[in-house]
Amino acid sequence: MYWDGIGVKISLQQLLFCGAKAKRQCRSAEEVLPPALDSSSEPPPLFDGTTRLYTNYQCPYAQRVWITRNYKGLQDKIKLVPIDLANRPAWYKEKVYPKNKVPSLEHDNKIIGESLDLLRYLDAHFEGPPLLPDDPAKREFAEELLTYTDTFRKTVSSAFKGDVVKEVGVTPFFSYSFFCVAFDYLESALQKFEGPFFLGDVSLVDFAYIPFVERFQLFIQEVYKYDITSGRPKLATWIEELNKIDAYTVTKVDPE
Ligand SMILES: N[C@@H](CCC(=O)N[C@@H](CS)C(=O)NCC(=O)O)C(=O)O
Repeated sequence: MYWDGIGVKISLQQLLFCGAKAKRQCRSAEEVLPPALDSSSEPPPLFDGTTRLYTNYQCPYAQRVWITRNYKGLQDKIKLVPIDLANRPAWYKEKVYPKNKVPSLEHDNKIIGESLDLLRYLDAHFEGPPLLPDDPAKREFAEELLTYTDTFRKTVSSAFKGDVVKEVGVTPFFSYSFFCVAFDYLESALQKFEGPFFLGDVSLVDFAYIPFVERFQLFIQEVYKYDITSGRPKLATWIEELNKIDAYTVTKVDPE
């Protein structure tokens, strides 16, 4: 268990996946977000030609795909179908996605899963601004960075394991080096091309990382009193620039 700094004990898992439910309900001025379907909900009319993104508003993997869908302007083409993961409808596993996870996409009479595959799929199969450049060097770097996302997540998460904050005000530096390895990697990756984003211009790579960086930043600041952007000017600018993009801000765990 970890201390959240406001008098409530929460686990990292809760922070990563279940933050700010109430705020989420009324997030987007342009798009009314549908309520989550649970075990008492009927399934949508499956495979009727509608493209559906099965999602969860607190899930960082689903958030990647949600941002991409918004950025490409696909709000009318891809319907959000949020799933209550704590009380999942049986039909989701039985009729939609046997892995029983989110995100998944219903498109062209098939179901596709895995968030990183879905980012590429949306970019390749739908209109809207392309989110992977043609330049081979950038393309190669995109692959490297996309492959590293899971290592990044695991490296930062491993810093929290076995480290318990017992009292507010205690700032453990036990796992500091783990943070540094992961965030220094991002800082140096952001130096490779000119521009505030990983490939210069905004791309799928930015959308793949930001849901995790957003959550880690909040958690590390609260618990470890450590600002991940301190001494990392590129990372600071990257976060600032992403926060100017509505497609992202409407999906944020904590909009403030
Ligand atoms: N590798 C998957 C991970 C997806 C994932 O773990 N989603 C979580 C929610 S954040 C989930 O559906 N968990 C339900 C479960 O594991 O039963 C992806 O990238 O899409």
